[in-house]
Amino acid sequence: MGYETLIVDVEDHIGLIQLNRPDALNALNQQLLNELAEAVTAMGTNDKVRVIVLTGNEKAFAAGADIKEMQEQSFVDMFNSDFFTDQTEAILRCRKPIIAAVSGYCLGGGCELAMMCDFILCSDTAKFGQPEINLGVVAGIGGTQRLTRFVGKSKSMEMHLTGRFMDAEEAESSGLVSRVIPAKKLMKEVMATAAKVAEKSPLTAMVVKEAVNRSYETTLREGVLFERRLFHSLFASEDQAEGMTAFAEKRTPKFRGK
Ligand code: DAK
Repeated sequence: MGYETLIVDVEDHIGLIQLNRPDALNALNQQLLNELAEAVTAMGTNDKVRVIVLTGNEKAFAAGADIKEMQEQSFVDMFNSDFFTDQTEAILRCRKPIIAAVSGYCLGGGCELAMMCDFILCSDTAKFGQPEINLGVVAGIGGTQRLTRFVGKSKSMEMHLTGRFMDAEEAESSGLVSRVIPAKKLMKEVMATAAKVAEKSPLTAMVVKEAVNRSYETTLREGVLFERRLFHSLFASEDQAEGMTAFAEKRTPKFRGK
């Protein structure tokens, strides 16, 4: 499938998706989100892909939803089309790990998209923000909910109410991103991190994703029980046998996702 707003590549079990509307700072329009949903869905069922990397360019991961496209929409338009719901749900349905590699602006819907990924690695030039209030609207694909879970109520509230941007250092210290990397080395380090994930059991990686995400949806007691049952169930897999045998034999395991 050819894409107009994405550059897509699959190599060494890593699916790389680059948002590609550089003239609009990768603003998320319908076409881009449709293509992104399609690319993520395709990688989700492609056996060659074990982990997905989602990135933008040096200036912007994405500067938000496309304001020019939204400008003329009415409530009825938004409601009838259930704006962006299908696309974002397709991304959230992906069971494989998705790493967001962020440089430059990561604002509004762009920040929300990064937060939908499983973890965020960013460059020292990254700027995060939820500036929707400057446009007379509020975040619409999870910003008020996910940012609050990442950084806590006070900082999230301040970000949403003032629209101010957060730099990479603050994003790391407040738990929004897992690591900050010098801009020139970002993609090399992200691909090395993705390679580490790709060499693990793809079955177990999906289980990890499901277990960690469950912590947002349930009580501690139920979450721990869910984790324990997943742990038990992995003893039905070939990858568990391979991982433990390889350890005992002092060799590198070869996981097949079985
Ligand atoms: N939309 C459309 N075009 C954008 C854009 C955006 N979000 N951000 C930048 N651009 C375009 C600019 O218009 C400009 O285009 P030309 O004038 O060259 O044609 C080009 O990208 C370069 O931008 P600038 O000239 O402004 O570049 P600067 O370096 O001077 O400034 C900036 C960079 C990021 C500070 C500035 O561009 C900016 O403030 N951009 C807007 C940021 C923003 O407000 N983002 C939030 C958008 S609202 C929902 C789902 C999602 C959402 C809501 C609801 N539902 C499901 C209900 C999400 C809403 C949003 O994200």
